[in-house]
Amino acid sequence: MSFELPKLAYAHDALEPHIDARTMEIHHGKHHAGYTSKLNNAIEGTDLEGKSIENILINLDMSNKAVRNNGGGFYNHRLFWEVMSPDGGGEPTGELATAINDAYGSFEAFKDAFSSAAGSQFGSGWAWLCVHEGGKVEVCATPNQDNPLMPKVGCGGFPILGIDVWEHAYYLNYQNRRPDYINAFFNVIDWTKVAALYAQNK
Ligand code: MN3
Repeated sequence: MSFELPKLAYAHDALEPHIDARTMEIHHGKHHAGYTSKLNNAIEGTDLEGKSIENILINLDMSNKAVRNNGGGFYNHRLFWEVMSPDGGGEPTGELATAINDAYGSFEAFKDAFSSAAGSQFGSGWAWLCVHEGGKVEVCATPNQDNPLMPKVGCGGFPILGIDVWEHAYYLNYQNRRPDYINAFFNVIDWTKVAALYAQNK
């Protein structure tokens, strides 16, 4: 059994004007598809074949660059598509809102921390909102296709929200204006989905 490129739950143009259709088409159909097929090639015939992606990443040998880069790429993009929606935006409610307020004081302060982590990640990478056992949330960032499930990336817990800050995620529409892209991302965050991931993994 091999990993399959997940289908998007919305059309390529559904997140416009915040994320443009052409970027979505290339990002999902080329970049994510590429990570998926390279991951399959990397694990074929090894003892990783047949394991869940979470299991592979949590127990990853970080010197295995093919699985680190492509397994990370497969997992990270799958989460990224899931936490966005054309009906997104606004603010979380319920226990996730409480956890964010407990950690950052307010939604605005959390937004500043998340945007700062995403904006200051040098070069390619991701910013995350993670939940630790017990329900505490934390913002962090990782380079390249690393993610918080991997060992010793300096960023722990289970990722419940992630933003891709590789240039391929925004350059067609925003060129070098990464902060504008990060700000626009907040208009498409599906807080219902993020809250569900929080509830499942706290
Ligand atoms: Mn990407």
